[in-house]
Amino acid sequence: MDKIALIKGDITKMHTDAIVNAANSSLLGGGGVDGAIHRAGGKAILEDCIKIRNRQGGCPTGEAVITTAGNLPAKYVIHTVGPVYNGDKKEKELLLANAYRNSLIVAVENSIKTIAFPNISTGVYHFPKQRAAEIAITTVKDFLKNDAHIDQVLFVCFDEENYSLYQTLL
Ligand code: AR6
Repeated sequence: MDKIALIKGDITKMHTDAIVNAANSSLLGGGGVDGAIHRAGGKAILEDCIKIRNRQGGCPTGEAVITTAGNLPAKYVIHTVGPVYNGDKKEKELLLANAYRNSLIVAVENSIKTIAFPNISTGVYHFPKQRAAEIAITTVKDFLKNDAHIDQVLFVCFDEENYSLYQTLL
């Protein structure tokens, strides 16, 4: 099994231990992949998100939290918050890397072996897709170099543009 794999499709269909959600700091859901995950997973996911909100007041940009996956085939959803691409671009790049890295750290803490990522921040948060793909791949590869827990990371691309960028970079 390759440590990194690329798939074109819908992340809600993945049978990995965890799927990652490109959430917002409120953890209360939204559109895009976030909307798709909450719709397909059912209310158990939102209930867990609300518990986390009550405990720590949401999720800051670049951080990650974990909930049940409800009715999804995955066991867990790791909710991370990518940066909105405006203002200081260098800072946004670091925050996007943090989102990937912190999701992997939460995965290891929860004995997750297989994890699927969407293309965080490349939808309504408008991060340039090429740069986002480079950051995602570099951050994941660097993490896996020093980790013996994760068996496989899937990059799940929903749109053709991201899929072809990842094909080239991987
Ligand atoms: N499976 C995999 N990827 C998907 C799916 C899906 N079912 N649906 C969309 N994508 P976005 P962001 C891809 O906008 O930019 C939400 O409202 C899509 O093609 O979902 O991080 C949250 O609540 C794109 O490449 O997330 C936040 O408020 C990628 O997912 C905000 O959007 C990310 O697009 C987060 O914005």
